[in-house]
Amino acid sequence: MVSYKRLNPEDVQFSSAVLSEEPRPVQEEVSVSLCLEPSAVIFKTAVRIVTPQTSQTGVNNTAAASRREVCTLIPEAWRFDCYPERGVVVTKELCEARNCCFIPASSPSSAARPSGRNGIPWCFYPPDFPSYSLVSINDTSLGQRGTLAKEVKTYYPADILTLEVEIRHETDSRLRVRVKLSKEPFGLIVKRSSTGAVLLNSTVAPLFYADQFLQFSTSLPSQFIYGLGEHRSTFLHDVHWNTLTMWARDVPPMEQTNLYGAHPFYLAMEEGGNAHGFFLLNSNAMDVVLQPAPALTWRTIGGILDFYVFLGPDPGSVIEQYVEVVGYPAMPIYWALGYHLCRWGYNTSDSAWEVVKNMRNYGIPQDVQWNDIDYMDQFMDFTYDSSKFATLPDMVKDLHAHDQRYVMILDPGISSTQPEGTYWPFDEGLRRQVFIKDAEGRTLIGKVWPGLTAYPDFSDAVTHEWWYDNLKRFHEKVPFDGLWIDMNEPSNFLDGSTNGCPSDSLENPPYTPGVLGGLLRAKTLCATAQQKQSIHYNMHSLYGLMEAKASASALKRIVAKRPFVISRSTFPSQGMYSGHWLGDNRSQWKDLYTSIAGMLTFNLLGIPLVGADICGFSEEPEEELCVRWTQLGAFYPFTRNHNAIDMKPQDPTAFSPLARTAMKQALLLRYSLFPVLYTLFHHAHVHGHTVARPLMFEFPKDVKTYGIDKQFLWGKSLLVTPVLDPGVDYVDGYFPEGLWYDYYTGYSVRSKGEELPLQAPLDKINLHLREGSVIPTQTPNLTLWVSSGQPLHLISALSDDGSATGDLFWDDGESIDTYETNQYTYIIFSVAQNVMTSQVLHNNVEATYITVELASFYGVKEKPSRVLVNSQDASFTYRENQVLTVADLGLNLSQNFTISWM
Ligand code: MIG
Repeated sequence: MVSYKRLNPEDVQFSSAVLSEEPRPVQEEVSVSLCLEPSAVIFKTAVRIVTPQTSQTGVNNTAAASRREVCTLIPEAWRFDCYPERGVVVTKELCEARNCCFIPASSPSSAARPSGRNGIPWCFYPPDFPSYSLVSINDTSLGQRGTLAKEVKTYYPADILTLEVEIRHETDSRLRVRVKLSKEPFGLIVKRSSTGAVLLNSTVAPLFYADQFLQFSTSLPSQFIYGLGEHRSTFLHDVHWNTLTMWARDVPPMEQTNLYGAHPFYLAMEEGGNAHGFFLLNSNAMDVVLQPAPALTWRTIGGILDFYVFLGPDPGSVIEQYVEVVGYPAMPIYWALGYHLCRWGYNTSDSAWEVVKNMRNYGIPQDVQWNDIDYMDQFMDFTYDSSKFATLPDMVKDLHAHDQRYVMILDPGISSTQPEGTYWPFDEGLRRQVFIKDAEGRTLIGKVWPGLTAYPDFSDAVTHEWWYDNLKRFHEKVPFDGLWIDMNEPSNFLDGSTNGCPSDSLENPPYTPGVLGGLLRAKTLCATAQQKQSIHYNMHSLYGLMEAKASASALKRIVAKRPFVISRSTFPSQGMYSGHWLGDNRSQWKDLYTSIAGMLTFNLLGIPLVGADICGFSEEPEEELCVRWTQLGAFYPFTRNHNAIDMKPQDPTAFSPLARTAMKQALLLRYSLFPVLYTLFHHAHVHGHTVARPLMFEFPKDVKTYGIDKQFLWGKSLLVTPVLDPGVDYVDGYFPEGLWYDYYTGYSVRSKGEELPLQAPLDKINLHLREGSVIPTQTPNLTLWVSSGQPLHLISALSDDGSATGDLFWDDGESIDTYETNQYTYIIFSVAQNVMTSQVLHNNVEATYITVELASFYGVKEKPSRVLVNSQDASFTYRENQVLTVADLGLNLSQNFTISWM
């Protein structure tokens, strides 16, 4: 085995290879170099280690013998796959026909894969494989523009020989690169000037730019890579020959397969705690290949190469910069953050209503009741079953009378087989031509729950208007408050259509990424289907985004409040229009655990309103699992219990008094933390912050946090440590260095950056407050609406030097654009030198009806002799665990105040 060292910056800087005199540092944070000889880098680096002299011989010697020698010099981790096609046993002949290196993998563990997805490629690019050279380059106002050319065609059809690359330093922290036809980026190196870290180096493998095959590889500065949704995996991706395919697909989440959404964005850590991000703006089916070099390959079958590099330098800033490009997440309506109950198979509206009433009787918080497809008449959108769901309008009325809300499901498939004149959505849709057409221009017919269906084309504005009209008409019968949009990959029980699909290069591309089912049309529409903006081949993974956009804007017009939409399929920008649930999980402990990675990843992707089906969708949870899940679920930004048809009920009222009480307690805890959560969403909406946050975001210099996906934070200060295993009454949690306080008692623990065992009886979820934070909590009630007038309790967790800060965003909870139109209150809390100050920075809503009743201070080292509230003496209690409490404050939230002690 060739021993190999990581690429180091010296290896990749070729002054002779850079066309402009110097790599031009247009701004300080990065230097970008375009190289003349793309393949030189891997050749040089690979060869130099073993026989330094050979690097001088150049790349022109293509004699078979020296080719073979050169091939063996490429370390396994740096072999980039020349034969990614699945289902082909790659032979020497096939491989050499592509002018690639053929070496069956050496180690037995990696020999499992003769070709395809996982393992060391046997057939890989040699250093002199034809790629593009930079033939000219010019400065532009924002960067550079150059022309790339290639002399030899590769084996992919429609290989494009001349490209244009444009590099734009769009902001101080954002670099954009577009490679377009006929003029522009190929050998591209991006280096962080301050540390020398190589963020991007596309010279490690050839660039491909053919009509249906675009491929771009880069080295990575570390193996710590995140994002790349939607996949079921650990939060930190495995870089050991791991192919992640993107193409929206209806399938219960499992590892190694494309799922409901597509998000070609990653966040990568560098040495020393810096981070950067990369976003490929491309909606086509693609593979993203991770390999241990570490390196990454984008392999897409359409569009152009248009990508952004976000320079951070810390992980949180990378996400802010990403969200600035794709769009800030919407500010949710307050009740979006309440507890949602749902199931498939209530069977009647009365039985759903019964659960709502039981919840009230037990005093368990619930803001929203949902219905699945069983409310519909024969599963048809915009109808309800007038016998089994006869009381649906009454139930909705009753919900509203209790300040509760109603959400129902909609699927995109519109029944196409009703007698003319009996089903307005289809008749009118045909009339307005809103449906997706097949290659021959006829309405494409697939099959979903209502039987044969047509699919609205949400890329057409006409369809948005038609969707609105349908919603408006239905709202007059059933005044729903929000929408659940399912099956929008879009899902089809057939492959393609009732007529199959034509056979051409769109349906059978020269290369098909590793999509489940092996065909683009598997359980969806034909790739050749026609939409207003383009063919389905290009539009497929955008379906959920466009339906969410139509749904959110229609709802906004109908209810004149912030729209609440939850979508199964998602794409970058989705957070502007909807939240997301993680799909058809199982009632298994493993699914409880993987939900954390899913939640954190979607927070990285700018869709913070996310959660998994609490207690699991398919199968039936043991009581203990459902209790633990409700505790973790109380900390999903979006918290909904949902269950599959024919499964036993799993709402809190279905369990023993012990379990029910534990669940109620977890939900009351969530409701008491509403002011914290709402404020975090405000920061997501305005600044692109994450809500549920990985520990590494707050402690990027602590490498031990990089792989943590059993714990997470809310914002910067609340550490959640759920139990994820059966039969235990303790849990180990990692505590980054510093002082942490038990949320419930105020006892402190000082960590050196270590794992600590925590008591975790069945009715407890561990929650810790980070030193230096103030959080506003609230006396909980059965809905968030009623509780929005509930008194506040401020908890300050003091750092060693006795300081802490926190904030609160407050508005009416439901009006559109309150921040943008200045209809909100914003308050900063700070503690220093024994004085807490509440400072009202904005005061544009009437928040006087809320009072601060209680203030607790964790970590007050000595018992005070006096406490003053706005300079008046006040009574207080002090406990030996250093907790100072001042009660019965009656302070008006909209006025500044101070609490001090001496
Ligand atoms: O083909 O509407 O993910 O939450 O209960 C299944 C029935 C369709 C899939 C969703 C699930 C929902 C179910 N739906």
